[in-house]
Amino acid sequence: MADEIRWIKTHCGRMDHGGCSLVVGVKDNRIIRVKGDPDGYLNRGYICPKGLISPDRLTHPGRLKHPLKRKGARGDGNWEKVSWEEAIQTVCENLRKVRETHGARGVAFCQGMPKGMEHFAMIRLANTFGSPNVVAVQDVCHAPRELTGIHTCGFYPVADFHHKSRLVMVWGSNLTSTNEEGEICSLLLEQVRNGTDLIVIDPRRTELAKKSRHWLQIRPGADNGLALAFLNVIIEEGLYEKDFVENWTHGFDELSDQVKAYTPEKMSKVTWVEPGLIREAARSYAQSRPAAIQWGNPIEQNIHAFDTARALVCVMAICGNLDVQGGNIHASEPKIQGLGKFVKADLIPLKRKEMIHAYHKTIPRLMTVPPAFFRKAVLEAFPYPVRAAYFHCTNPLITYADSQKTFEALMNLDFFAVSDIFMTPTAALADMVLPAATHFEFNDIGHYGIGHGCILARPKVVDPPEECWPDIKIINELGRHLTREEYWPKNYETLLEEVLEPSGLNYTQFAQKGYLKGPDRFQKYLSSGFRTPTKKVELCLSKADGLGLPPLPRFTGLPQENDPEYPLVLTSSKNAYYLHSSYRWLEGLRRHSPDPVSEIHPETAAEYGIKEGETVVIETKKGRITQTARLTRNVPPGVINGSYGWWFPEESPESQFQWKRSNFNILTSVEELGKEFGTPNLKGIGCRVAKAGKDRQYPYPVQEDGKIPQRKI
Ligand SMILES: Nc1nc2c(c(=O)[nH]1)N[C@H]1C(S)=C(S)[C@@H](COP(=O)(O)OP(=O)(O)OC[C@H]3O[C@@H](n4cnc5c(=O)[nH]c(N)nc54)[C@H](O)[C@@H]3O)O[C@H]1N2
Ligand SMILES: Nc1nc2c(c(=O)[nH]1)N[C@H]1C(S)=C(S)[C@@H](COP(=O)(O)OP(=O)(O)OC[C@H]3O[C@@H](n4cnc5c(=O)[nH]c(N)nc54)[C@H](O)[C@@H]3O)O[C@H]1N2
Ligand code: SF4
Ligand SMILES: [Mo]
Repeated sequence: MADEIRWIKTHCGRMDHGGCSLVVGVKDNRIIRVKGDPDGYLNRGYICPKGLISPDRLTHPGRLKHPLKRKGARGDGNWEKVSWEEAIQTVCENLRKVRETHGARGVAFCQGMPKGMEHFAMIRLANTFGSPNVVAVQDVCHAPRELTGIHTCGFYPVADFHHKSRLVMVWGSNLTSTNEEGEICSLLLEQVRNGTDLIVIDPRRTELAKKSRHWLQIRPGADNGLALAFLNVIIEEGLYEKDFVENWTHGFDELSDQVKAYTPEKMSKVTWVEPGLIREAARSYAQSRPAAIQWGNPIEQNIHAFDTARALVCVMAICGNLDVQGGNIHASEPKIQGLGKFVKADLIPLKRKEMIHAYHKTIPRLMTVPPAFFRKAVLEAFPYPVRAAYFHCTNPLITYADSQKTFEALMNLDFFAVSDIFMTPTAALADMVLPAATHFEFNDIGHYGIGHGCILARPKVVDPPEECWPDIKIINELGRHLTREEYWPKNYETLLEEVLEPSGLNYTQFAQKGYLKGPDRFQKYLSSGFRTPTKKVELCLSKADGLGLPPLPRFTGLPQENDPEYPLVLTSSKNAYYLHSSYRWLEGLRRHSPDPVSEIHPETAAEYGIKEGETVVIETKKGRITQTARLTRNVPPGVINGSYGWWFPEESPESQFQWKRSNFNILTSVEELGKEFGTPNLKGIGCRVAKAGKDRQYPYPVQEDGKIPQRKI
């Protein structure tokens, strides 16, 4: 007899960081409807187009459903279906072989955007295996914000949307499309409807820019200069919170001296923002307390990430907006297992010295290897050889800067395995491809370990198809084979119970509650000071020399100086319908965004003879790709806003789905990196653009490299 519809509450996951509570209708082990949950802690009923379509991932005919082992040359597209037993054995044999010849550090464990508990299970696997090398994309995603916060004020300051702010400064964050980690746009929009003012710093006229009191249309890559100009105005005009500065900051005089040079007039030349507007915006922020800064990726996607994030934490601090209700807060965690214990950090005491990036003298406390340094270890054996890798939840051929280098590194490895839900350009090159179960198909916990003070229940609503396994189960199996069995439970779900144990709840009880949050506690510094060496916010870092960091935020030029050969400025923003490189294979999303589009101002387009909808070639010093021109006044003249994350699932796996044609990271380089986080320039890059025509061969020969005979999977 067919089932009735059952309505189950869970949280969205793996379509972004995943914060929305959902009500899911299930019938016959199939999801028939998804709705936003009006009681959702972060979303209050909101759901985005990705969330609505998310069940289509599960039933897509192209989904990986069996472990596949490579036959023939790497990338041939020639696979053999194997059992899970053989798959696990093959992965283990190859990782062991490298461990025997190069030591455990010769194996890297790689993840992209953390999607759920699998990220922490992977760190535990690396630690128990003995490798200090977990590679992640944190160089361009959150580490600059988090660690700069930790070094400056002892915590990662996140915008508090749960309490009223008089003003929110949205700095390089496109929240209505991206719904950042821990911050769903519905809470902010509700505040705006209730009178909260907005300042938006974005080269594009975003939805939030349209609602803002001040929109600063910044030159891409110039955030550092603008943040310092804000400090200049706030200090010169005496708009800072004097009591807080006097009692709770260290190095205010040094900071004041440092920012004297960064007048709005001077910084206007690099930021393209009128001095008067910089002044007005800085005054509005400083005079509207409490105010929160919602900061986004552009702050940390160029070589000056550290200085930019430093300047912004100083702005928050001197205006008295740190750790206050409606400001940028240190969220208290609920009573759950601490991260260090869960990942068994104590098993690898030498990690801080031995991880690849320690040899590049990155910022202390950066615990994941920046992709640029991982590839150097593979290709140049510096600081030591890395010969095997295990990847899950990531598509580095598209998402790491300098895709050509990623291709070379992947081809150079002795062995690599990829777990994914769909064949991707990266998986197409692997030695072993593992079929992952995904969101809705297993019990998971969201928002663990990301500093927003809550965890979200993501109970399973349907069974996974055929042979798909949750990553956390795959990792658990690998752990049981490769490391001591006592580190891994018999049933992987026990790992979830471990996280919850201190709360006194089991997973079923947690799922019934929906989420756990820490208590709302503000101004904790009043009793115990800030967690820095001086117990104050370190506007000037007291231990800068020992940390190998500049003591004060500086402006040392644009990430790339103007180059007449590449006169336009290239940036990108995330697509509301996709997650990075994911889900272009879902009809329901692709319909809304069928092609990679580059936004160009009509005047710039006219200068280059480009018309709406034409194929254009975008070229940087590093490479060239083609995208489709969209003419819009939402970007300033001289700027190209390219699409990022593109490959073509409709093309053959043997061409790795034409990963070179429109992939933004063909244009980015890792030759120059920010010292602290190993961050490359992803935004604010010199480029030129031309119509793709007969004189400029299309498609470009660059696509022909590595062409491999066609074969169906
Ligand atoms: N040029 C440029 N580069 C960037 C950025 C940028 O703005 N510009 N942004 C950077 C940022 S912020 C980040 S976080 C990274 C993201 O980099 P990645 O994390 O590598 O990007 P995704 O597309 O999210 O890769 C996810 C892969 O996981 C698969 N997947 C989905 N669900 C599951 C699952 O449950 N299990 C498994 N095993 N796989 C699954 C998807 O099919 C997809 O292939 O990219 C960075 N790179
Ligand atoms: N739909 C969707 N949602 C996502 C993701 C996704 O891929 N798609 N990715 C998830 C991940 S991992 C992350 S880290 C977050 C990131 O989310 P965001 O931080 O919002 O990331 P972006 O879209 O890269 O950039 C945000 C805004 O910065 C603007 N911008 C571009 N260059 C510059 C610049 O140089 N300076 C300034 N000030 N602004 C600039 C862009 O126009 C854009 O509006 O989103 C998450 N959510
Ligand atoms: S905003 Fe994110 S969490 Fe919410 S429905 Fe969309 S993809 Fe899911
Ligand atoms: Mo990210």
